[in-house]
Amino acid sequence: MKTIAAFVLAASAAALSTPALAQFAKPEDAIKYRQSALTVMATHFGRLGAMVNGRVAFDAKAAAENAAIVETLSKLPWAAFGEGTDKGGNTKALPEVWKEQAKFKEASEKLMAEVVKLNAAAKVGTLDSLKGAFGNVGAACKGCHDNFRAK
Ligand code: ASC
Repeated sequence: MKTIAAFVLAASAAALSTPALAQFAKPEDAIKYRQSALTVMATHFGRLGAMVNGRVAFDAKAAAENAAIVETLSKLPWAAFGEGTDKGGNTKALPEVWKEQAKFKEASEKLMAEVVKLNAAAKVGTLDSLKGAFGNVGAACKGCHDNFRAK
């Protein structure tokens, strides 16, 4: 029993310390993964945008559902920007992602922090509460794209 517990502990420690790329068989897989997460996130963020911009009627329940999905997805792309994933697929990521890693990390953390606020704002259940938080998330998307993504 003790041996099994020790083995499980050692295995989970190894998994946690494994570099991000090791979770992907090849760079293309990491690139596809991060693009997929960002695409699905943008889809759900866009549904909030449609309400904010008045293209569709505000629906508090749908807003809360979409914001919760955006929050979950906002955590995913970053582990897929590991060393060696600057090439190998159809990526728009600029070399700055790897040259300025601290700045890139800061930009990803800014997004995640704004998305937490978006999710809280969506739970309030009014269009007004959603609007400000939506704008701040959009600015965080743009800030990162301006510095780290090719046009
Ligand atoms: C979106 C989306 C982005 C951001 C960005 C904000 O809805 O898909 O990438 O907002 O355009 O400037």
